[in-house]
Amino acid sequence: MERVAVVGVPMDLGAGRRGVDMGPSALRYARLLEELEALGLEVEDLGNVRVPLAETLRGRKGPYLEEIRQAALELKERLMTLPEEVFPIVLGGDHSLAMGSVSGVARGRVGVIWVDAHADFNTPETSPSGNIHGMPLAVLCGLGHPRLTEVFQAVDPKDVVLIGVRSVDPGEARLLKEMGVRVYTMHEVDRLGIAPIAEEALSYLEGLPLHVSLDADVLDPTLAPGVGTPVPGGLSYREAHLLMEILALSGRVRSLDLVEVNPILDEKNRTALMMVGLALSLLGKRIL
Ligand code: 4U7
Ligand code: MN
Ligand code: MN
Ligand code: MN
Repeated sequence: MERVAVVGVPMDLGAGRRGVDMGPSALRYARLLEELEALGLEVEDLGNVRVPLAETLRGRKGPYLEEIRQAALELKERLMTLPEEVFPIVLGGDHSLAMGSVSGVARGRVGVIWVDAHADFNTPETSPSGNIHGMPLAVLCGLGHPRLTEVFQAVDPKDVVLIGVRSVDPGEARLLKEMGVRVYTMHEVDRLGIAPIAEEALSYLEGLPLHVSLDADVLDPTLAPGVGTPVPGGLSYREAHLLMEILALSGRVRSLDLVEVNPILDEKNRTALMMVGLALSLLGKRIL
């Protein structure tokens, strides 16, 4: 039986607004564990990584670099202790946690499929907001604050594929080009269709074990209103599921992040329910 380990990271220190710290609870309330078990998987909840509450840091101004570093490092170390056959699902929390998840699952080369409305490829120099959840992919590729890159650099930019992007800052666009990151924006999704993009991403990352980092804001905001940085024109219900289904059929995905769910901004937990549905498509088998 396939084994899954769930770890929560109740962190919103990297985001511009409060609330994604409640994401792990919302995803658990949306019956993630029960539904995975119903698929026949053996599921263990490892609980949450410790993250300081924003209120306890009052008086301090962001970007909370050291606190985020520490929480992501704890996640990294937790994931490194897991046996290789266990499939980790990390519940966010803001996307800065992915510095810890990707570096924690990387045992040698890993291919990263970053599914997001944003590129998360800012550095402190290019970021218009200073928010660290807009920087984790750059850090993983070795760009950004040395306190972060020294512990989290873990991937070759050529082993990264971005899908669903529709909001990129000028400085990060330049960096993405320079580093040779493969990007499928919503323009390409509209023109080519999500299925050929998924197949192309799989052959581009041929031979590598894969990590999927799924930001709820890649979905169209009409389907996923519970996000802090919504951008119109996102993936439809079927585009998102078909992407997960094609990745599942490859049999190569080894780990998953479900991030940026903000229950304060959500309606009846539907964003968390969407994300749980997508996780099931990624871990499930064909229905017929
Ligand atoms: B998320 C932004 F300026 N690019 O850096 C920034 F538009 O993890 C948004 O994808 C980042 O949700 C969004 O602050 C980070 C902004
Ligand atoms: Mn993101
Ligand atoms: Mn995003
Ligand atoms: Mn966001």
